[in-house]
Amino acid sequence: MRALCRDCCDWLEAGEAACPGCGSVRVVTHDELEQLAIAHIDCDAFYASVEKRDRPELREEPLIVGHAGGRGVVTTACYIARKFGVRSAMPMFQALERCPQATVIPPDMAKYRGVGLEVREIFREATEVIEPVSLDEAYLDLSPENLVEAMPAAQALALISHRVESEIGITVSIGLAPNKLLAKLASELQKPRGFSVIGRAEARAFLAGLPVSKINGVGPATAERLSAAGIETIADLQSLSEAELVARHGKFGRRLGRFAVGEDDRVVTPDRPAKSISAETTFRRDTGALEELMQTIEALVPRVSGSLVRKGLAGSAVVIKLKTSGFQIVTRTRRLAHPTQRAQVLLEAARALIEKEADGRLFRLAGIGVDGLVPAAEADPPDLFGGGSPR
Ligand code: TTP
Ligand code: MG
Repeated sequence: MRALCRDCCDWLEAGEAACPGCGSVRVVTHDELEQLAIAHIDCDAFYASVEKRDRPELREEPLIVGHAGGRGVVTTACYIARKFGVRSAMPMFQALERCPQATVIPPDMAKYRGVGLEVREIFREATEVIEPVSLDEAYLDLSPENLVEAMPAAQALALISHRVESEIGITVSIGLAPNKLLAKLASELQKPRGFSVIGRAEARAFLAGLPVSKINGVGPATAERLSAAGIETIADLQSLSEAELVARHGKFGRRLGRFAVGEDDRVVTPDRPAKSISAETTFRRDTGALEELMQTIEALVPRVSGSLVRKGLAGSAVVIKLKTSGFQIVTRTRRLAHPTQRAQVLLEAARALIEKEADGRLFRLAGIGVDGLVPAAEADPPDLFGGGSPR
């Protein structure tokens, strides 16, 4: 079994206390670490973190975002202010009684929206299957067929967290699990800067200790109704049969019963249709050799064409992506005569593009993708297969 270093984002032997590569002790270990693919990511003290990023002198100070004065309330408090008992939605006067030394900054929604979208763009470099819940929170489906770069989901998540910190300057907490329900609960376990895993094996026992209000969709009204029936914890729910739950709460009862044991078949529903499908690989050693670049592209092409077939789409243009050893990104596009799903067509277009770029520069990453997605019915006219009438 392997463990994952959250700082260098590489794998190590499970059982080592620190990463032999970088010395970090931020190591994630879990029996199911390499099998799980559904993630929930939530930014830590989002508005406050953005303000601290822009005012580094406040980094180690308590900070409250919200309107000061009379009837203002706390929108969000940084983790230092939270130590003093400051909470979201608390009246500002009360917050300042608890933490008089806090700096108060009024919210700048346009700025937070911009940062939230930048964070999402970093998610998009890993997968197109992103379901935003709010500005600072999203579910990701990192199953192998959705990943731009082939690697276990856990590693893709470590890289995302790393990039958000280094490129945007705020931190996130990550939950990795078999489904949305558990992923959301996992992301709350270790805030801030957390990375928590809930596997199938421990789901039931983990849930048993929680109040019913921790279940997605159980709001205060439902919690009260359950409480009136003597159901306070998820363990109470687990002790009821499906028939009993349905009798008491109808269809919602059935869902509650499933959730209570950690089963959740809700899919991660992307916020927008994919605009492109791509696959890429980072080399172990930088290379400039045409044949080495083409071997890599050749290995990636079946992933792109397979993904097109599974999704019932075809690409109108081929895009290659190269990253130089100096981290400069080069993308080149070639339009196709007809939209295609076919690996051979993709490969030929990619070769023409790569040949022009293989001019001695060294590259650390190569990728191929398709753009201009159309329904598969518009792909590869029948005459290509030797028959049918041309359109
Ligand atoms: P949350 O993710 O709930 O909170 P957070 O990011 O501030 O802190 P945490 O580390 O616990 O995730 O909400 C995201 C942003 O939404 C938050 O920064 C401010 C805003 N928000 C409100 O405007 N009102 C509220 O009551 C809450 C809870 C959040
Ligand atoms: Mg948050």
